[in-house]
Amino acid sequence: IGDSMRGRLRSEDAHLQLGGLNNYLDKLAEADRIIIVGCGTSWHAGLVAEYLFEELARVNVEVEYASEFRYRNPVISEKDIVIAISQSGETADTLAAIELAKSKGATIFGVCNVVGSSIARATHAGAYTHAGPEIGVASTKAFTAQVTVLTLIAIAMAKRKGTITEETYRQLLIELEHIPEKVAKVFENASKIKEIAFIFTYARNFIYLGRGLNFPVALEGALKLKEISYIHAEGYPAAEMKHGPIALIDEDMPVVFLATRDSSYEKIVSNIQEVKARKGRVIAIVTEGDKLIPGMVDFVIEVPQTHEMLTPLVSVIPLQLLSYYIAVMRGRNVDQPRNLAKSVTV
Ligand code: F1P
Repeated sequence: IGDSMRGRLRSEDAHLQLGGLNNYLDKLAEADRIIIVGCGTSWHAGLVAEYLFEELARVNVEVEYASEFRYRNPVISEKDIVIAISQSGETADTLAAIELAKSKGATIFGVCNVVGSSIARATHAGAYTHAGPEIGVASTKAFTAQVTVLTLIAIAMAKRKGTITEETYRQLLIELEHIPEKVAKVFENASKIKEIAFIFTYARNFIYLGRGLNFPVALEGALKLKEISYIHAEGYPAAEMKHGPIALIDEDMPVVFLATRDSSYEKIVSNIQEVKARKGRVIAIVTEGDKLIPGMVDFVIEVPQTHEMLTPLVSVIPLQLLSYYIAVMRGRNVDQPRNLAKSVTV
């Protein structure tokens, strides 16, 4: 989260800090349905937004891979609002999805990083993430910046709709201000994450599991590992494990659990037990001070406690670091992974 984002969060009036979207907050709050489109990491940020928009603003949300949406014949009309998310603002699939939705009369909002990019220009209005240039191909700070902007949109909508109390509104904004220092605290655990990376440098597969807001984080953790280390990794909702992936668990399978203290905690604990019973090697991302999970798993990485709705902003950081260290130890070029382009323009 860059300085400009920090400045943005300093204001109590989150709804005044959303750039071009400020003029459209009524329209957003009145929407019956919001369709979110994006690719890769941006799609994962969209999935986080689905939880936030539904939970806080009680609006119907659909999240679509732009790369599929553009080739379907989706039912969409002038009543719909589409939010397109893109770091580069140049992703061809996302641009095509926007054009399709526009041709059916929908209103298109953008959450982009690159000012004046093609996607920013194709939308009716939007909010920039201002995360600064992503030097590497794989999105990292772009993800946290996208989630931050989407959180502000959720809070602004919820305030207008009266779906959150004044107290929750204030709590969320105050806690958002503390996120940068909490992210910095995760970096204090970097040497521990590096040790874990060393142990798993030559793993052939990884599974990432999370529930609720930590489910998209599990997907993002798996994507980061794939992109920069070329290790096969899959993210799943932890509750989905019993419907198939559990067959993969044995003593050679590292399983990363997003197990922060939130409303899913008890259920995640029983998912961990299921994996340990099958001898899986568990790395758990836990909230600082957790007394139970460290006694059950092979490795723990602590993250600071935050408001449940803001969890992804903190819990994704150790996963990005784990991927980074594993990739470096495998001798990969983390800034320019093979086969990947910063902007996928075809
Ligand atoms: C989407 C994306 C990135 C990924 C890689 C390829 O880009 O899938 O998430 O890390 O760079 O492109 P964007 O639309 O967010 O720029």
